[in-house]
Amino acid sequence: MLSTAETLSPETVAGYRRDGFVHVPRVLHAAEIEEFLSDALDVLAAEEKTRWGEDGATVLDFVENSQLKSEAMRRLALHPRITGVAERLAGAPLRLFKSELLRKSGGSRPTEAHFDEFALPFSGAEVGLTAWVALVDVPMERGCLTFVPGSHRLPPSERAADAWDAYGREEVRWMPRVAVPVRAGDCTFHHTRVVHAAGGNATDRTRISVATVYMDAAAVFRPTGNEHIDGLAGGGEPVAGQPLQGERFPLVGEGHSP
Ligand code: AKG
Repeated sequence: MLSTAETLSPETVAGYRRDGFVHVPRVLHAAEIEEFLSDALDVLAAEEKTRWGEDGATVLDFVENSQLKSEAMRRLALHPRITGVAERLAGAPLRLFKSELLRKSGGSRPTEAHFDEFALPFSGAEVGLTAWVALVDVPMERGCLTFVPGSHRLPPSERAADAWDAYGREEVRWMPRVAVPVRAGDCTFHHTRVVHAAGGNATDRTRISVATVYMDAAAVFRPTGNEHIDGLAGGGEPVAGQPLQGERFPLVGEGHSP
């Protein structure tokens, strides 16, 4: 049976609110996985990629705003099963902010522990979350995500460095970590403040996944001062406090039927 907003138990929703992440198996069926994986490979071949990594050691590379790069990637970002689950977990109406099509090739390094909020130029109700959709099987050794349950409920850190060295924060350092292997077609959902990381890819198969960020439907532009991050809020010159809406940031709530 496929997972939908309707099949999520109240315990699963409560677990997400407590832990800041949840694994939802079987969100996509086999034909969808095949279609989205095939399109993802085409988009990766055709589009400019951003490399994450230093000193020649790649963590992953990704196509930014992949929801704008193909019809299928937009359909995946607005997929009714995924967005239905996202809204049920958030407990609030959401808008699409952006997708990233992620490629972690064999031999890639681990993804450093971080949380997402600081790299997202919006503010609103604290319900923002990412759906991370696996398009291939991702066991531990292929670099599945690891989460720090409850870290989204810690008070904001005083140290800016904690965003990117999240295990370096003393309170986080001693908290349990949970690694979540996933099958193709599964999703994990994580809160914008939860600390997460991923292993390296020690296999010879490339890890392909799509991470889509959803925000509070009433979210407004919150400049971060980083030109690249602020540019994610769309063309023109958005003004602080301006609502993020319209075609670029659609409400996801229409048509949640499976
Ligand atoms: C995210 O989706 O927020 C991530 O940090 C993804 C990291 C990864 O896929 O290794």
